[in-house]
Amino acid sequence: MVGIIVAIQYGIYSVEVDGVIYQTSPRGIFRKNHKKLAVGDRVILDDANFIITNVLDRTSFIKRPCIANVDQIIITFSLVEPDFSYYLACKYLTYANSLGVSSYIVLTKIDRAIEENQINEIINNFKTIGVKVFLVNNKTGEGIEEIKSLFENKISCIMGQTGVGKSSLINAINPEYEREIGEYSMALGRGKHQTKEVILLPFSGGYIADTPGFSSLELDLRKDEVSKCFPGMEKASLKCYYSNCLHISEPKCEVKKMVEEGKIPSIIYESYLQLLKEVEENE
Ligand SMILES: Nc1nc2c(ncn2[C@@H]2O[C@H](COP(=O)(O)OP(=O)(O)O)[C@@H](O)[C@H]2O)c(=O)[nH]1
Ligand SMILES: [Mg+2]
Ligand SMILES: [Zn+2]
Repeated sequence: MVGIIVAIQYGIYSVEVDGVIYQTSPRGIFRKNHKKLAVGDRVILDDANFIITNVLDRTSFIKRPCIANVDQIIITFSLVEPDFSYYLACKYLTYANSLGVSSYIVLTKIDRAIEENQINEIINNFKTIGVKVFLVNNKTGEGIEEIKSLFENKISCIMGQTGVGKSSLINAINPEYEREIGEYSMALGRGKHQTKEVILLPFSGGYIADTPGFSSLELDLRKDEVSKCFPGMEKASLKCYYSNCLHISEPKCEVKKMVEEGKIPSIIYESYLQLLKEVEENE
């Protein structure tokens, strides 16, 4: 039978088949071939002894957090604690683009907006480059109904910094998940399910992955890759005169033209320059 790995803990592989979860282990051959299975992998289970005998081809793979077959990345950001950052949002979007996985931004803590215009500005700047922003208040449930439909029949990976409200979002979608919610900048307590590893939660015909937050996202990309994967520049970069254009001061640069025409907001372009600089320093 075919199932999906929903968790890997202490060498035990939890595989879901038609709503039933089996505690399984992979056949020795996987160890021999150095083939590492990941949460999200679709696998063949031996009916008799619940051993994973084979793995199906992946449609996508994310190294960090380690998860296979993701259909979409839900990039979660809060308005405050931690503060919203265009630069980081663009970095996550670049990451998703480089993996060939579609992505959305979910903005949390909208109840804590400092000024009225702050939210509209974020929405409009991202709308200009074709990125959708959803708004939620995890405390009241505002905006939750609208995003529930995003998850239908898909494997969705919720990514974002610690404290932005990923676990709160999952609990707001379905309180039965009982994900542990941590206070921002406070040590996590015990009791509920802390997010230390990736776990897939079944929802609406698909799965939602809760992932541990990480303080820094390593892109593993070269400058020329960033210049092609950066949000809003994917198509334009194909029209630049030089195929390796970095959109800085090269002639006949389509991206710079779009910036001048306001089709790429300057705050997004500044984030691009910042990311390019960071990648250059790491090279
Ligand atoms: N005011 C407000 N607080 C929120 C919201 N979402 C999360 N929080 C708070 O933010 C903190 C971190 O939430 P948590 O879900 O643990 O974040 P995670 O680290 O991304 O999983 C907790 O104190 C939550 O109560 C929201 O929409 N509004
Ligand atoms: Mg969490
Ligand atoms: Zn260019």
